[in-house]
Amino acid sequence: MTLFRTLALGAGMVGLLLSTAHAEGLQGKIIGFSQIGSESGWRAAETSVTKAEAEARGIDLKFADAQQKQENQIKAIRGFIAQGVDAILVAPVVATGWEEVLTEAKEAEIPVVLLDRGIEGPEDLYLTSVASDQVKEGRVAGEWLAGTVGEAQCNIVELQGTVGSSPAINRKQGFEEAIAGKANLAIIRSQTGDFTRSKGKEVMEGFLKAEDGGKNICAVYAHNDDMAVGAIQAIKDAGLKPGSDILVVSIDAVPDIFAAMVAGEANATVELTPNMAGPAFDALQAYWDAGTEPAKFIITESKLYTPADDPQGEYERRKDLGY
Ligand code: GZL
Repeated sequence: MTLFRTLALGAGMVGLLLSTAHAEGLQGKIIGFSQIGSESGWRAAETSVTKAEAEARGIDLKFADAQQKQENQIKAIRGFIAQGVDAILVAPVVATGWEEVLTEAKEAEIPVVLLDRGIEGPEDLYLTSVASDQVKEGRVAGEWLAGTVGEAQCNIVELQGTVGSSPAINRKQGFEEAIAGKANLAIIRSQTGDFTRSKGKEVMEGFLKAEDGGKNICAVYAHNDDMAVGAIQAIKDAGLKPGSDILVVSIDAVPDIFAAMVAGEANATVELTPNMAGPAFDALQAYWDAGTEPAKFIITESKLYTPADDPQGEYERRKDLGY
């Protein structure tokens, strides 16, 4: 066989292999997913969307629910490393304490992708992070409230997310930036509701009792819709009207906040897509197929919704997504 034909055959084989690899994509890849838990409707939707995205790509997803505990996440990640998985997804419950275990993943040459929350520490510990701009979410919420109340005095109570989590830190920062310099807007009480409905209700009950039965409260800013839904119940139990006596602004855009808007009990939410896994899997495929280094931060959209934005339709569009 002439040299030319040998080279042509070889090139053809390489092309075939590459195209097969590309066609295969992530088929058969084993990917570990350390999920925080199921503290909110949004978290549940993220889990169901991630599983659906993995199935659609033929990925063997190893799912670990940490029940909100960082030590369980660290254990799960070590288990994935021992299994020799191809990649690891992590939704980090808090922002600190990841260097040691992510260094072990790096030394095992297993790419890590962060989902929906960030971490402190060297950025080379993860291939990419898929998350919203959480400071912007807080800013959008604060700007909506400032625009709604105008010059009127508005005492705000804040339900913070999980202590030490990047969304709780960033959403607080963004909201405070938006109301800075506005003398009529003040956060008078702020406490964590840990992103759950039950804790959000409990903390709001305390705020109402401490503030003359709620007469001194103009608005509640909740770092997620689940805590807002809990707060709405507490406001109603106190004999006040959520959405009018006390304005309700939060983040996630889960179906139940749209149901509350339809009932006139909620005023604004900032959308957070539950599909962080799709962009994560796309980045891994480009990395494996073509050695493409993804952007270190893949930022998802944040859109404001109010009762002017067809809340019934938004409820219908989201109600079957696993929230
Ligand atoms: C934010 C995400 C938050 C959601 C909550 O990116 O981590 O965690 O806003 C969830 O609903 O508990």
